[in-house]
Amino acid sequence: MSTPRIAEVTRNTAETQITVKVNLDGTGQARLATGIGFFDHMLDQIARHGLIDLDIQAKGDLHIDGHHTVEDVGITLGQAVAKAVGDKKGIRRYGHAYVPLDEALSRVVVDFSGRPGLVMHVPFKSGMIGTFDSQLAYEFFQGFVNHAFVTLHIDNLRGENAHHQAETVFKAFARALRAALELDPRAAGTIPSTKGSL
Ligand SMILES: [Mn+2]
Repeated sequence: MSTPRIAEVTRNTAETQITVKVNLDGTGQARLATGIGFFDHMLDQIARHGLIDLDIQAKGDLHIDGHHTVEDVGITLGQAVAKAVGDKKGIRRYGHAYVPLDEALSRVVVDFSGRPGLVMHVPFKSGMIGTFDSQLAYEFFQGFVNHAFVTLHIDNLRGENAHHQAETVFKAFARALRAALELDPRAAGTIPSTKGSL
């Protein structure tokens, strides 16, 4: 590959200060500090199973709750992925994955369409997972989708344990991203759209 697919984005607001570094062609190395343990555990899944090197340092207003931090990490990660993927030449564009974990099973489908869109059906069986409010998973993915300009369909098909439900969602997201971002040697240098741009 000629151009390294890396990016760094810093986003500072009155609520959060976040720096995200990504390498889309990494080995799954992660350096994560969001102040929310379970959220770090989920971001680690994106790195490991997406083979994306991820450095996320976030300081947010956790004295209120995790909302701004989780949403803004989604936004900043989306911006970093969009920057790293560039003009999308040669990528496969679509990716999907099913991931199980014991009783839980999730499916994630992604399209680097250039249009933000999220459909998410995850009936979490518990509100809190550690100090992570499971409602914030939606906020994370909405932030990501809006700034990575992707279409994302997330379905938790079954699951009884909220930790398992979330983990299958994030692992399937990682695998779907990896598939979509992979360079297709048969389509090297071409943009995967009849429109000629994405
Ligand atoms: Mn786990």
